[in-house]
Amino acid sequence: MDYKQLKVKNVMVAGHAGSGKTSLVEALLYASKMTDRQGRVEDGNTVSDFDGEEIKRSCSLSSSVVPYEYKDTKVNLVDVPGLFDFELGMYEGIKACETALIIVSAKDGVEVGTQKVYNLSSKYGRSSMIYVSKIDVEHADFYKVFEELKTEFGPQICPIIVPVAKGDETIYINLMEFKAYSYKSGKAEEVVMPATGHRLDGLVTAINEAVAETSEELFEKYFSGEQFTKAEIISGIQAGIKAGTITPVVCGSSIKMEAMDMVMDVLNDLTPSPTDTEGTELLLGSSKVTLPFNENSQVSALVFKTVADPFVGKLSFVKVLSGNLKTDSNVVNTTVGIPERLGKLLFIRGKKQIDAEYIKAGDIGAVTKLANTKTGDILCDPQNEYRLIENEFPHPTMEMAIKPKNKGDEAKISSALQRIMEEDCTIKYRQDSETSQQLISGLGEQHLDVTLAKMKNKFGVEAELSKPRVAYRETIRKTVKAEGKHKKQSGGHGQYGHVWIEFSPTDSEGLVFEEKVFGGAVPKNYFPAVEKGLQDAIKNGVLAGYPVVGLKATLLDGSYHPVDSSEMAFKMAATLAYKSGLKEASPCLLEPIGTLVAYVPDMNTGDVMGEVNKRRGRVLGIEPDDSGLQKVMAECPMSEMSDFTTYIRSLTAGRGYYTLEFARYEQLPNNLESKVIEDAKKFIVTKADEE
Ligand SMILES: Nc1nc2c(ncn2[C@@H]2O[C@H](COP(=O)(O)OP(=O)(O)OP(=O)(O)O)[C@@H](O)[C@H]2O)c(=O)[nH]1
Ligand SMILES: [Mg+2]
Repeated sequence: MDYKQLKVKNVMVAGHAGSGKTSLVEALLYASKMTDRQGRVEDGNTVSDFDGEEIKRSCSLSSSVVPYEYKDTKVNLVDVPGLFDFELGMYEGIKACETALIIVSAKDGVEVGTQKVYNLSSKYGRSSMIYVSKIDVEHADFYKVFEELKTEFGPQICPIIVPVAKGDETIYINLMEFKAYSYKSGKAEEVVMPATGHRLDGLVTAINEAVAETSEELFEKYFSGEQFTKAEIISGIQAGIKAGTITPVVCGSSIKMEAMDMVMDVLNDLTPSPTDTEGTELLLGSSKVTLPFNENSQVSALVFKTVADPFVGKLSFVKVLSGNLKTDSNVVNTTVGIPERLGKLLFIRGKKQIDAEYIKAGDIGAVTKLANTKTGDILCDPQNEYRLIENEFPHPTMEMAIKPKNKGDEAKISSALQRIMEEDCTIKYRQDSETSQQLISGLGEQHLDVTLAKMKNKFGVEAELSKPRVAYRETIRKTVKAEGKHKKQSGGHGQYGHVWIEFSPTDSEGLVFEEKVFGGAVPKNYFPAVEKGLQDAIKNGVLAGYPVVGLKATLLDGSYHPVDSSEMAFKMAATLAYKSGLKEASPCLLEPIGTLVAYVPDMNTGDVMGEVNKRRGRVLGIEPDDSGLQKVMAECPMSEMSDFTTYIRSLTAGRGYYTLEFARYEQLPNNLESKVIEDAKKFIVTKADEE
């Protein structure tokens, strides 16, 4: 069918890890004849999981755009990963799609990933539909899962396609047309409605009640005992899905290609097209506007995903919000306020790129070589500078130190990560000048692992991760007087500097320097040199080489030589006084303490409190959070928290998350000091070897 005539639907395929998303996408491609063979995730030959790492790990790691055409409709499936470490995909998909197709395995039922997608789709006001997958596997129990769905998501759960086991085979009943089908190698054959006792009655009632809820007129008709017509059922369900008050439930077996035709019909007939919605909520200047998906208005497009491909260069995935995007479209990037020259326009199916003449309002495609544009940016006609209201993505919580396997590759690491961050904004990179470490943070261990693999495979740099160094501090607890004498007078121009300095504890972060020199014992012009010497010295404490804080130095006395004294000599003298003085001033280590806010289900609050105590933290309080989770507020030593992401993820099966912000420094318990000092010494030695 001519592209101009095609209706468009954008459907995010999401759900718990391993629930069968990619397999369904593969089956729909095959059923719609977009492909001539059906790949399998285990065989590493699916259209959607095309990346080497995805094939190696047999799971999706990033979102894939996979369109198919069926009857008069082009359906853009956006297959997103289920693993929580790769949640970026879901946040990309939800911005590009009107419908969330939530995959729930008939064997495993409602899982954390199911709830997360459902919550996100409600938050974004998207329509939702549920596909119960794996009807063919052993211990699959559609009706148990259906009850779970009703319990979890309420009366809006509306059965459309349900299975009935008949011997070895499964009969699929389409409750809208009230017909039954069996499948032989993917081909549907209408069969006699199987006897199911009262089960079907209950399901038909569920549909009628869901439809009745969609309008007063239908409500009255239903509760006056009249039957709905097929047209009323379809329009009622359409209205309910669009309004988010009905979530249709279909099912099938993707591997055995059962019920795929009916799934495609439901997607075509019941889910909304972009033009069925109000449009996209955006900012125009400071006011919120809703931009309808109108082909005849000026062009605007949202970049919802970016791929930094070493071969084709940067690929920006766009959802056209209005007008038609053409290669000669005159657009400006409203985030950076710079005009952008559009490179090639493409339709993407997995890794396949198909040239596109233009991309119409509501449709998804890609543009090459957009120099200044990143995910979340809007490209539009300069007359209407639209911007996204919110560009939400999950925040990285797990930080690790990263260093090259091969000496001298430090620069390669940061340039590879710059490229990777273009496509993955849930990866953060920074250099810590204090611990002189390169640090990378992500959503979890697997995420960092895959990023390392990308760096190697795509950008040719090998790196390894280690626990980041903790930014300890040192301070003193006692006031002492110390002498520093720098004297080199063995012929020729000598060096002479001599000071007495009192070192005392104080509250300030930085050095407090004062002088109480009497009678010009140390000439005024050497005071700045003494202070400079101390400013440099406090960068390395005497215990473990960490920066010193809370130190007051008072220059009390000293002596000088009219010829041999110099700023350098007094700097050295101050350093000597510092080194001997601080050792006597009862020095101690300070550790960074962070404010932890952990968001966990009620049943896990006790565990988290125990874990906080185990990690030498203090629980400050617990209170309910709007999200329905409990907020556990605590203070914890940052040194104990590097693997907290993994801990909270496994404790709460992925429901929980946390924030950790630096709060202040506190004295490190004595019994832990020697280990920190030892590690610091080892680090200094390794560093010296590396230089
Ligand atoms: N028997 C059977 N197995 C299925 C079906 N659908 C998926 N599977 C299997 O379930 C496993 C996971 O399938 P995927 O399609 O990769 O699941 P996914 O939801 O994309 O997983 P992630 O990308 O990791 O989130 C694979 O081994 C599939 O072969 C089905 O309908 N029947
Ligand atoms: Mg997948």
